Amino acid sequence: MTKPCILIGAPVQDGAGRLGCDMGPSAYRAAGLREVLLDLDIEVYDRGNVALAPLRPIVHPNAAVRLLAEYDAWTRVLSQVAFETGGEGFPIFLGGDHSLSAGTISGMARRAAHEGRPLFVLWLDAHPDFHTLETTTSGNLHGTPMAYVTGQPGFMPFLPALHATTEPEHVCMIGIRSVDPAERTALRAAGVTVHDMRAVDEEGLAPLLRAFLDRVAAVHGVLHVSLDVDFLDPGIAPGVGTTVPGGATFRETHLAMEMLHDSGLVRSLDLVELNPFLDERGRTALLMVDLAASLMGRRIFDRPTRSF
Ligand code: 6HN
Ligand code: MN
Ligand code: MN
Ligand code: MN
Repeated sequence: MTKPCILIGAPVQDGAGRLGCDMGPSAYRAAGLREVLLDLDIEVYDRGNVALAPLRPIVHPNAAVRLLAEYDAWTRVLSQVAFETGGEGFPIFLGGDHSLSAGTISGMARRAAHEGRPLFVLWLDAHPDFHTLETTTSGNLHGTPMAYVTGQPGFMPFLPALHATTEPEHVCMIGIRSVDPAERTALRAAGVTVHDMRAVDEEGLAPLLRAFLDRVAAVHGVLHVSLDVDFLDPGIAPGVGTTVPGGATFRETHLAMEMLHDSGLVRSLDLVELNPFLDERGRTALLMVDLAASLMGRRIFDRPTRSF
């Protein structure tokens, strides 16, 4: 029996370079996320949108860094919401830009630690988002959440202290095709598993994902999935501010979702970086909802016919 799904709107746009991600939660609702889950006989609770916590003044020596006080406040509130809802059901975080994962993953790490189980993260993205506050040159903090949750240096005392970090060895990134030099160095040093698009092309997504799922299952781990719209090829998912050519196809991504469902290991999901202002008649929102349905158990055979 599937746990109840808890929808949490996270209208975060302070981490992105372009405005519009704050409309993401509304777009997922308009695209019928609740309804597709109900069709799967899953109980659904929509908690509405999380509100930003009060801001504390924070200044960082790297002058490029933008909106750090907002990042801090979102991280605090989302970490708490993730910890709580992760104990009640299956939270789906409706982004919002990717900086929100600093909160959701740190909260889910605390939840997993509370249950004495290791947290693993599957990161589906064109980018590793592995900058620290020192190395970011764009200053857009959606480029940093993975470095924060894996305890890379320099985030303290600017962001909340982590009660439980995610071990870098427990992170698997797939779809990567845009990496900044400082990220490359840090990823190698930290020991994160990175399958770039060449690996997907050459070896196929299924064996790469299966190997990771086997590792999670072997130690009775729990899995958080973070799906960035730009993991997908921009030809099928234009509604994102950071498109990179050569992304995952429709079937590759559905297959990943179907395998994740069958594994029974996934506890929580981020849907991030949707920018409805850049979308075309809601097609990216509809695709993301469709992918969430696959992750929650819809079989390809049962998929309703719909043209995109
Ligand atoms: N995302 N590495 C670039 C930067 O600005 O740091 C891009 C970050 C993209 C973030 O896709 O969530
Ligand atoms: Mn991202
Ligand atoms: Mn990205
Ligand atoms: Mn371990």
